[in-house]
Amino acid sequence: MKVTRTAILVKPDGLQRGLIGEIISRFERKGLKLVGLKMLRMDDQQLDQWYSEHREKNFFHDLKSFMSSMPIVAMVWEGIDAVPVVRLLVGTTLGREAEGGSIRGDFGMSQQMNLIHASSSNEDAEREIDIVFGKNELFHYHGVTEAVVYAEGEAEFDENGD
Ligand code: FUP
Repeated sequence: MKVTRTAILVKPDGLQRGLIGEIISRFERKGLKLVGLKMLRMDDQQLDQWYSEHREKNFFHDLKSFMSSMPIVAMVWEGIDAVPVVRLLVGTTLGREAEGGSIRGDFGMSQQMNLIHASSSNEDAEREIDIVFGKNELFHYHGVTEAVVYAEGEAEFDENGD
């Protein structure tokens, strides 16, 4: 099976709560591969693009101003079914209802302050990655643990780049 990519943002509340290491650690331990990482402050244009599906919602402006209030940490993780796998680890949107064991379930109490964003489809992942990362900021490399994370022949990696 081909490996795919997903985009993650550790939001301003995740940064302030000191959860960046914890979040990275959970994805590493799962067996996902980190292929992009940066700290940035998202500007108005990036946030309009990122949240374009919520443009008409009443929480759009509050969400944008929260997301631009502080730096965030953006990451790209790779693995088989990376999008649904990461969404399981992240948990449902409202922290109060998120499953125990998930990031939002273990650390979150809010809807807006829900610590982390994770792509919801492969198409969204590619769109979101393009908003934040340049091509030369994403890496292709051989991960030595892949031989034990996956069975032989189970995962098809694109280690030479596009
Ligand atoms: P998710 O995919 O779980 O991040 O959640 P959604 O796409 O449903 O929502 C996008 C962001 O909008 C979430 F981070 C939370 C925020 N939001 C609000 O602030 N208020 C709302 O009423 C709904 C969502």
